[in-house]
Amino acid sequence: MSAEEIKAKAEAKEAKKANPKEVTIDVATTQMLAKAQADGCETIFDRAVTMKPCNIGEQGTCCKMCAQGPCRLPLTKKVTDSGVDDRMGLCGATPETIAARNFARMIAAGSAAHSDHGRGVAEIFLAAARKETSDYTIKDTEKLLEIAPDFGVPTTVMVDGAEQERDIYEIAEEVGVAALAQWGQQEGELPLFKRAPAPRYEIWKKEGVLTRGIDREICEIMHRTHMGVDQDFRNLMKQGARVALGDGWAGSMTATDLQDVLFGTPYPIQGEINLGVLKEDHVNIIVHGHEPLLSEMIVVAAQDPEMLEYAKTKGAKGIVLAGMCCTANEILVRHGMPIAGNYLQQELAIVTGALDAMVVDVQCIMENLANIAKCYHTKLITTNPRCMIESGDTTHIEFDEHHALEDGKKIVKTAIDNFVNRRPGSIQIPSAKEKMVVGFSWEAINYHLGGTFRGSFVPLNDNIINGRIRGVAGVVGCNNARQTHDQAHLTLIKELIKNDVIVLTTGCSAMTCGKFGLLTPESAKVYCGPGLAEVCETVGIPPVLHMGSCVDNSRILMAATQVVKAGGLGKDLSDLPAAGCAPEWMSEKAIAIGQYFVSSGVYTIFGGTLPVTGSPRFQKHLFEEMDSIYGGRWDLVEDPLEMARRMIEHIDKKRKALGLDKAKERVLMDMADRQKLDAA
Ligand code: NFS
Ligand code: SF4
Repeated sequence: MSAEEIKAKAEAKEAKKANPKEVTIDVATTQMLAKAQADGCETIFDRAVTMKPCNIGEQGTCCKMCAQGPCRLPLTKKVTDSGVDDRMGLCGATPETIAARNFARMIAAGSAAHSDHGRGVAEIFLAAARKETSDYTIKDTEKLLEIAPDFGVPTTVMVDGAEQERDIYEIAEEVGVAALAQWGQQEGELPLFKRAPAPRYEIWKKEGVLTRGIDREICEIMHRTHMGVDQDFRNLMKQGARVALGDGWAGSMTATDLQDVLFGTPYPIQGEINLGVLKEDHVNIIVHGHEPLLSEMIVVAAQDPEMLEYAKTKGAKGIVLAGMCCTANEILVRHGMPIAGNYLQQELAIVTGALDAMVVDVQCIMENLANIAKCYHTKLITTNPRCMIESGDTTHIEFDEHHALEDGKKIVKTAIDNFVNRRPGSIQIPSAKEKMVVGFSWEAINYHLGGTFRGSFVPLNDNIINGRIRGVAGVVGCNNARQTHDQAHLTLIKELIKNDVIVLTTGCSAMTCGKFGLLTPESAKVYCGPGLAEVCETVGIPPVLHMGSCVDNSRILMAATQVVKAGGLGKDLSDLPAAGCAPEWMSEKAIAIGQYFVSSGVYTIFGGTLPVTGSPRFQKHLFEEMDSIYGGRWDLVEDPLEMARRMIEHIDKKRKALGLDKAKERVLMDMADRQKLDAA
């Protein structure tokens, strides 16, 4: 190759890299991406430039269900213009069948991920209840007593005609058994559906979508979507709803509930976020993934005086344990441990050159971590038998609940031992980090708003009724390398709070909010409309409430249910002036969440793309017909300001239906007033 050719090739290669300033709005990400490129490390951002998505898959109309395919049915201009849609796969499968099958499988995979996590929690919960492990205990007995009746477990017993409290561990064991039974249950319906407002439950019953058992329904989706089975997209989506509801109101909800009992229900606590939480003179460990079971033990291990001493012998001043993705949210909301960043920052944490160990469990873990780790000194440690990584020099330290703390210590020790292998000259930690207040479980919202003596959602309802708060939005979900990192989350959420819509958030979206300063009570004055600002200031809460990880979207369902129960805002979840959005979604879990929100009566917008656009009739089913079934529907919007506009429009429509469009006077309502509103 001539010198010119080499130069041209190098230039072409350069053009194929991501522009660090354009692909994110987060300065720490920009800095580390530039460093990665300078260090010769390719990241997801670069590959998003060189590899384009398949446009047929993006439309949802590529079928790989059998070896006669893949059958690819793009919706072309020619098809649209002709007005005749006679596309079909070899077997005759229509675009509707193909898109619905793919969509249903995404729901199944997403629900399986959340629910398998929930099952793991239930198993450890049961081991703790049976005192088979000393590392986990029943910590939040109040929550246990609260949830026990929902699982059909009595909390008191009659002895000689007198009612007596039962033993906590006895209750816990029965709750553990009942909780775990939800996975293998074959008939009837799962117990937690009864938590929903009665009219919602009746809709599910009438539609026949009450989940019989978590595993059973997921298995049935795999059967129905096999070649040559269910060929009616409406019927497929009925099963999709049945699976998704089993995620939101069972798999995820059980994970949240039992984690709270084991590790404590979150209450507001301070934390810090962004790559700037790492410290050059400390051993840095990141726990990344989703389950708090192991990370809770690493929290304990990293604080162990023996470990701290050991770190000092290696020349470190201490140990920083930070989180990434939803594991981060889990340990943050309970312990205030710092968060290093959200999904698209995982590679970049290693690029700092100061990360001694990246410990992963399950979900949202990019395989490229292994390649990036090879560029630096970072030890990538897998811990779960479900998630091993073949690439790179990954170490597997399997976590076992029976010696959980021991495993935790082994992992921390591995990180400390690696501290001395840092490569001088390749370390650069961005300074960006923000303070935040997190940990708004629905119980905490209840407590915070209702005052010290008696928790209540009534003050929130009053503020919605009197119009200070226009409505409630749930903004959740991932980052997506096909979109500008964090931009849609931030733009949408700022627009919502500016219009007096209070935001409940989880997952990677919550982290965006943290990084940009929206999770502090002080931010209310700066970003909110006057009504919401006044409420936040009076109560001392941020305008955006961080409710936890993605399985904690079940907390949003429960908060919405509490709002209905507090009265004055209708009788069902679909009556509420509320809407949901996942502006930068990417994972199948997001699709499962989207469907359980929709089936729970929520208008839910997804950003970026949605694999339904290649099948107009299927799309219409999700975007329109579902509204008449569930009082909630899907939507797809690219521009975050347009997302906000549609959510607010929906909120206003619901306010009008409740007769709240006129009731602007700021009066305090009593119970009778609220009942009058309900009757209207
Ligand atoms: Ni939710 Fe969490 Fe983030 Fe998306 Fe992944 S971490 S479970 S899936 S990417 S929000
Ligand atoms: Fe093609 Fe039908 Fe096989 Fe799908 S199931 S790949 S549409 S032949």
